[in-house]
Amino acid sequence: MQPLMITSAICGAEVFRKDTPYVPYTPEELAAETIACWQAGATMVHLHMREADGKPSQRAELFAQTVALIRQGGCDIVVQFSTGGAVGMSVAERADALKLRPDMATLTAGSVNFGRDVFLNSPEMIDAIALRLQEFSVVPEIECFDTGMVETALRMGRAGQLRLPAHFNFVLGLAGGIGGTSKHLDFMASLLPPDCTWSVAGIGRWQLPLAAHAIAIGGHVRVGLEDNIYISKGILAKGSAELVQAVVALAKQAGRPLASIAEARALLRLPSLNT
Ligand code: KMH
Ligand code: ZN
Repeated sequence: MQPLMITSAICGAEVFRKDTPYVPYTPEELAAETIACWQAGATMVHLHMREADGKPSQRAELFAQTVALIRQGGCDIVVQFSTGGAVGMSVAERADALKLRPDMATLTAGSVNFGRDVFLNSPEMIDAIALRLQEFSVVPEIECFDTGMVETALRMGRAGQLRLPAHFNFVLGLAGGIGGTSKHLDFMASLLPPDCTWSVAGIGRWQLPLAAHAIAIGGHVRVGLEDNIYISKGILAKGSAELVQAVVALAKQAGRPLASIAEARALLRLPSLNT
């Protein structure tokens, strides 16, 4: 089995201080939380930005400041930018920061009802973000909120719009997307060609049970406040690092070794880091 890669999704676009006081907003807070997650065992950080008042943002200046602070902290974690941003943002806004050439960035392979909103990713929007990823040689992580999105990505691979094998992230348990049981995860994983890698991001109460299942069947794991703010029923996690620590404990229990950053970069088909 591959060593375990853990992604920390530290703020997202939908969690605010009214929900948890532990969500980071500023580049300084985002970098500090990233470093804490890395110290806890995370190999990748999934980044969204916020304006100082917490408003979701995709501003390239904020991404650049955050990455600079992460690297200044001696942290070599794999940096992944969101191109999903927040519901309602344009493609131009969502994909602008790709010009900074992060290690990776997300590509959502379809539209999904997102709670009471719609996270719109029309074929034209997906194609445009895929093109921009190629333009800046940014390796995608393909986000799938339902099974049809896997099919779309595989079709794009056959058409040469995406390089396969690739790394996928299955988001399970969102109201509007695929359910959050281990059965749902088994089915999603069964759709991938064997040389692709995948992680699971369980939403809310699904997060840690799905992490345990992914660890058992050879997948990888994403945790963090973007997807779930609780460490146990009714108890807020004091940051995403606490959720990373919980996954590390699950991996230890299961006898699954953690990936080093070099191992993660090799599994994700990334060049070695030049800092
Ligand atoms: N905030 C969601 C609407 C991504 O980061 O690529 C989209 C999202 C996916 O979080
Ligand atoms: Zn995200």
